[in-house]
Amino acid sequence: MFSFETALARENARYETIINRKNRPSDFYNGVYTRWEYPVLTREHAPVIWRYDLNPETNPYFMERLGVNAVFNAGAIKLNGKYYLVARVEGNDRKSFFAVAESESPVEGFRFWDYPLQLPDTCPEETNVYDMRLTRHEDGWIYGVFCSESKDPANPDLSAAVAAAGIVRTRDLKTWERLPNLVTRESPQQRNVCLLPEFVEGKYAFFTRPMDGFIDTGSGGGIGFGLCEDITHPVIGHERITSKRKYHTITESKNGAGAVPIKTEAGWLHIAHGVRNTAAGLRYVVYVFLTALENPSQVIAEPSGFLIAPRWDERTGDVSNVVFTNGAIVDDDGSLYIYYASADTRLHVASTTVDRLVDFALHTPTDPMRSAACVAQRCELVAKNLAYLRGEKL
Ligand code: M1P
Repeated sequence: MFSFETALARENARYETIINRKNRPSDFYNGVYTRWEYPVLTREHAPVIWRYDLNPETNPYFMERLGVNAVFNAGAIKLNGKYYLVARVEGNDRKSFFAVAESESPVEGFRFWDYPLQLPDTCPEETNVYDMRLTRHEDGWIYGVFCSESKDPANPDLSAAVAAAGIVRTRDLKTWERLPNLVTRESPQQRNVCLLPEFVEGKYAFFTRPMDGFIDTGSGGGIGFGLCEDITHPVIGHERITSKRKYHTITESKNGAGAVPIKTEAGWLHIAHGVRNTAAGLRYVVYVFLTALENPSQVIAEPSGFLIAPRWDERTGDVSNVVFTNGAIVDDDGSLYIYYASADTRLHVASTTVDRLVDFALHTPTDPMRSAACVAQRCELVAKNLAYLRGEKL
């Protein structure tokens, strides 16, 4: 016989089991990073109080009243010794919102705060918000830059939408101030915008993603870069392209900034995403490049191929064949945690160090862009290895 109390106790126990589950490195190896076995956030991490009405009088069947479909694409930051993820939580109704999950550990134990974030609702046409990048800026604020999506009023197509970059700021992740959306004079739409932690030429420096349409970047040539004088009235005039989209590479269809760039001695380290088209639809991977410290828009190292591609059960979910990142944390000892989502469904962590990823960026050969050149590049490696194994001097 159905018992409200039993069902509630079972859900509470299931929730505590998932939150308290110990994570461990998986047996994946490539020398660049460690993939951790269990996702750090999933729909099962959504608290019971977000989903159920706990009053038996108003919910006698103990039904989920407001289901959560997916938890993914999180901004990340370490504050006062704790690890925080500002995740994209998508309800069964397809609308996303942001919620803060906190842990003492970078790889497990993330627990959402009781309430999701209620950002100031200053934009009445905004239908959906997602993918916040968190920047601890040298001006003292923590900025959240996210996608603010609205129905395109000029296009009768029901799916026609407009993407813009919304901006909020906080000092404690609790109280948030909303600033006007970013205006980019040269680009009708924007997604995957993120703010550099430092001023460039005394201005706020944004990595942008110029787009003609909501899905297709059209004439947008890659990840852009632009400066803005006043973040409280944010306008970018000219955007110059940094990491370009290229034919027959992982960025052919589009690319976009990922985690907020990390300052290293070798340059700004970018962990971004690239998209190619296939017969099975778009395939999203995570890739790396470096830009110059003195000119963050200038690419100085571009290792070929991807850093992370969807593997095993990461490949399936609501939007299959996708890995995507918008958050990473550098720890005091140089450890680097990359939070990446798979299939727009769940959030994973990969760990490495800043030194290791810089080595990957600087010493992985660049893409020679043609099969003949790629096989020559590989044969050169084989020849060097065989000579080394024979003990020959190089
Ligand atoms: O569905 C995959 C990703 O699609 C978008 O990224 P992009 O703008 O590069 O196509 C984003 O909406 C992202 O949230 C999503 O994970």
